[in-house]
Amino acid sequence: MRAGTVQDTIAAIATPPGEGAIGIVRMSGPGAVAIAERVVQSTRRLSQVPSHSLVHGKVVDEGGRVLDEALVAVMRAPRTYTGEDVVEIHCHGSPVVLQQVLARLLQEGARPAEPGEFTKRAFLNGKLDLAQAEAVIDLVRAKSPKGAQIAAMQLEGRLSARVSAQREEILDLLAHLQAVIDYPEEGLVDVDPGEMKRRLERLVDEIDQLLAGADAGRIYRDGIRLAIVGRPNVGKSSLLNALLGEERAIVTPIAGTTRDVIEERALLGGIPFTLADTAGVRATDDPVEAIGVERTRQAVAGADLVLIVLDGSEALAPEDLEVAELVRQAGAGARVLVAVNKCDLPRVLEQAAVERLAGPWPVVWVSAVTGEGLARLEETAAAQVLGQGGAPSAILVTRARHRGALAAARRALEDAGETIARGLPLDLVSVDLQEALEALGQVTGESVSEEVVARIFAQFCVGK
Ligand SMILES: Nc1nc2c(ncn2[C@@H]2O[C@H](COP(=O)(O)OP(=O)(O)OP(=O)(O)O)[C@@H](O)[C@H]2O)c(=O)[nH]1
Ligand SMILES: [Mg+2]
Repeated sequence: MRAGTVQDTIAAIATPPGEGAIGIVRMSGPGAVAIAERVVQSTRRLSQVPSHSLVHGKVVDEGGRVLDEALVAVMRAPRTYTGEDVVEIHCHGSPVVLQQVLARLLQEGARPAEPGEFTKRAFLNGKLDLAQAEAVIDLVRAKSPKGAQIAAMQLEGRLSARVSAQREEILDLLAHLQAVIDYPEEGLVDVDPGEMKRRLERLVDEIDQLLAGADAGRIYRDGIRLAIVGRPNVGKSSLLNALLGEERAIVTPIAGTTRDVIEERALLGGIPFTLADTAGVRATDDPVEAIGVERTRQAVAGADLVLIVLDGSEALAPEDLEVAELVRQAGAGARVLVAVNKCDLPRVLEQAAVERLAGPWPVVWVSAVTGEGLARLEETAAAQVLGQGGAPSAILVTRARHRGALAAARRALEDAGETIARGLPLDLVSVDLQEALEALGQVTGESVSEEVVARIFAQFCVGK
């Protein structure tokens, strides 16, 4: 989906709200330079300076009163982010001034940009494909260095290049088939079913490689919700604090200290986690504590990973088994690991009892007080969510949209292989290949509806 020319000029404040050293108002469209010239007084006329110039000037209101001193970047089409004329006015970072400058641009004929409209124009003008535009959002929103790195690679076009190469290969196959279908009598070109099948299998293998990294990609992008659960006083809040490296949750020797779910973000093993410390699980008459326990149940149900905490300095209690049962029931899909805490104290809890409770779940012995075993706990949690072998280093697919399109392409390629194997007419193979081509085109944006494009850019912030 690539539309024709855009006529109007859009403007928005591009820097985050609040005070800062610098604030930028950005404008894009055919009128950008002319509008800026009416708003900025400078010794060099903006319409006369070469592209990619930085001009010092004063932003003035309609009465000639100075609003701010600014540096104005003038960038002419097509070598700009949007592919259109772009002007950026770098003001002092005052929210009031930025609003006034923006209002001036609107007064002179620009219109307020919609969320993501600059990047949408970049896409429509062919400066970026859809996967790259999505990478811009992911980069802005990245929650971990690894997430930012994956987005940067996608922005660079690594995923797009791979998918485009696959589309080329399919187009080549289609052209070959078409020649055979169109000129059957000439016998000049022929289809070697074995060769064709091999090429299709290679494509399916490549897509499988991309799909294999999709779980890890999603985790680095979206992060993981970890619920910390256990009976009262085993040290859940202490573990949360130890993992965060700060005294976030209240810790006391009194059972039932935590009444509500406390959530904090942390990077563990390079993965963005949202850690939820929960109220200890036990039968209780206290209505406040009972509500807390119910919230714990919900936290488990909403978690990607559940950490059951046991107290190594005490024998296994019936409540420990209840907690395990609650996790089995509520978090059916979630992955689980067990931490035996307080290993700095003399050990009372028996290994065998722990193993019976844990079954297939990995067990790590830790101490929230001394920090022993915490590194292993982080590693184990990361391994639980990333699966064996840790994070693959190749191109990572991060979005459900991409994963769905790749899976559809894979199915169509397999269908094509089967059609060949069964000796069916070549037209049918051609239909399957068209479908695969179409599916791959959804990743880069060659074959997506206007609706999908609108939905993607609506996730952006204004000014991006
Ligand atoms: N020796 C030792 N004491 C610990 C350790 N972890 C926690 N404690 C102590 O155990 C007590 C309970 O700790 P909390 O972190 O409040 O336990 P909790 O599981 O959050 O308890 P509730 O919020 O009541 O469910 C406190 O006195 C902590 O100091 C540990 O690793 N070693
Ligand atoms: Mg607590």
